[in-house]
Amino acid sequence: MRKFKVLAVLTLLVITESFGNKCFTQTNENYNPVIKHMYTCDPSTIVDNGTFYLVTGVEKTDTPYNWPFRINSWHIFSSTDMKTFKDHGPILDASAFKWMTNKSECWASQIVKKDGKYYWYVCDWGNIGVAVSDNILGPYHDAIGKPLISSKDTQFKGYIDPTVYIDEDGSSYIYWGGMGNLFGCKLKDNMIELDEGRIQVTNLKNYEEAPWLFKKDGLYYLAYSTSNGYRKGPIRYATSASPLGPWQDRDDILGVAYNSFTNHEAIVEYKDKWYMVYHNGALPGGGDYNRSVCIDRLFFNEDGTIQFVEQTTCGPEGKNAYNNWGPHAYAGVDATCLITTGVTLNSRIVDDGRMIEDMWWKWEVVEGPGEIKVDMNSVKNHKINFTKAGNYKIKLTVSDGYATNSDDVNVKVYDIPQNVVAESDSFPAEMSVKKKGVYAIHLYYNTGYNLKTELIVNNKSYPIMLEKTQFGYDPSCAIYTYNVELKKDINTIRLKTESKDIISKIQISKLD
Ligand code: FUB
Repeated sequence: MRKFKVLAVLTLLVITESFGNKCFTQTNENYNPVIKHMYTCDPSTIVDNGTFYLVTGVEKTDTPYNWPFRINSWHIFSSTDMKTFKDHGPILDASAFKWMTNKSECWASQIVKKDGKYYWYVCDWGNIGVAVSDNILGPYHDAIGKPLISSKDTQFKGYIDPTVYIDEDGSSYIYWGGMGNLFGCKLKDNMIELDEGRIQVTNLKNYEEAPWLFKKDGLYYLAYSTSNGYRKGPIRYATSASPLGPWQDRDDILGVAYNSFTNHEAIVEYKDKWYMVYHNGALPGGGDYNRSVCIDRLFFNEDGTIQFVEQTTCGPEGKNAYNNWGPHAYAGVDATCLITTGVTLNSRIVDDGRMIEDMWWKWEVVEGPGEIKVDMNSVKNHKINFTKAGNYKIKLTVSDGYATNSDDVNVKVYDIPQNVVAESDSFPAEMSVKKKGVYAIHLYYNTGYNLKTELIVNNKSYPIMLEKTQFGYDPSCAIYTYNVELKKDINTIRLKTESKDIISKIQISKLD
C-alpha cells in the first residue's frame, strides 16, 4: 500500500482552496450536478422570456471509461430558480440532419434567438450544422440541409463545438474548433451562412476546444477549455474589444473537471447573477464518457476580469461549502504482456485534494495464477510485474479516508514463446512455414495508437483494429497472439503495418 502525505504529489488534483467541514452528507437536493436522472454533457445556455434554459447532450450509460462518446440526443432543461430543472426531453437528435454521418454523436451545441426564430447550432464528430424553429422547445428542422461548416472544407480544421453570439447591433458571430484549432467568423444576417472574414485564433494558452463567446459591459469574452497533454486542463478565458479579436489571453477560471478528461463551459447571466455551467463525471457510474452538467456562481472583478470559480457540491443556490468528492481509481484498459517484461498500465488516480486521512492506494490480484509486484512511485501508469503466466484480473483501490473506490483490469500474461520457427522485425514481413500444424503467431506492439495492421495467412486476411487504444490508451508492452492451423506443407504469412513504429516483431512458434 502506498501512502501520500504531501498534497503536491497528486499531480492530478485540481482544487486547492481551503475547505470547512470534513464530512458532508449530500442531503441537499441542490447539489451538483444539477441534472441527476441522466448523464448530460457539453452544456450551453439561453435565457428567453425570463426563463433559464440549459441545452445539453445526453450520454448513454454503457461506456463510462472508453472512447467513443455515445451521445444520442440533445435535451433542453428549464429553470426559473436555478435549483430545479425541468427536463423537456430529447428535443433534437442527429437524425434531423440527413448529412450527419456519426448518428450517435450529438456533440456540443448552442441555441440563439434572432428575430423571433431559434437557431440551434450543433456538431457531430466532424461537421457543424444548424436547425431552426419558431419555438425554443421545437420542433426543429435542419435549416440548410447540409453542414454549415463541413469537414470536407479543408480550409477549416476541428469542426466541432460551435458557439454563437448575437451582438447588441444584431450582428452575429460564430466560433468553433477542437483539437487545438480555433476559428471565428461573422454570420450573415440569415444565421445560416458564414460571412466573409474568417479568422483563426492561435494565441490562446493551451486552447483545446469548447469556445464560448459572450459580452459584458462592452468587453467581449471568449472562454475555452484547455489541454495539458494527456488530461484536459482548466477552463480559461480571453478578452477583446472586438468580437473577432485580437484576443488577449487571460487566466484560468475553472479547475479540471472532476472525473472527466473533458470539460465544456457556458457562462451566463440570469436574474442579475452570473453562472459558470460545466460538466464533470461526478454522478454514480459517471466518468469520461458519462458526464454531468454542474452549475456554480461566477463573479467578475470591478476591472472586468473573472474570478476563479469554486466548484461546489451544492450548486449555485446551495448553502454548504464544497467538501470532498472522494478519490477515483482507474485501473486502465485490458492489456497483454510477456512474463519477462510486465506491463505499464494506463492507470491513474484522481482526487480533489481533500482528505480525511493520508491518501493510500494498493493493487491486488482478484483472479490469477500468480502474484504481482507493482512500481508504486506514481499516481498513474503503474508498472506491474507478474510471477506466473496466465490470465489475471487485478484491482486498484484508493482511499482518502472519506471514500474508497476501486477499479479492475484484465491482463493476459504470456510465457516467452517456445519453439520459434520464424520471426521478422522488418516490415512488410513475409515468412514461410513449411510444415503442417498448429502455430501461434505473436505480434509485438510498440504502440496502440492508430493500429492499422493486417495479417495475411495463406491469402486469408486478419485485419487488426485494437479497441480502447485511442488517445494513447495503449499498454506499453502488448503482445497479441493468434493460434492458427496451417494445413499446407508450404504456408505463407505476411504482415503489413502502417508504420514500423507500430509493431516491433512478428514471431511464429509451433504449438503441437
Ligand atoms: O462531448 C463531445 C466533446 O467532448 C465536445 O464536443 C467537447 O467540447 C468535449 O466536451
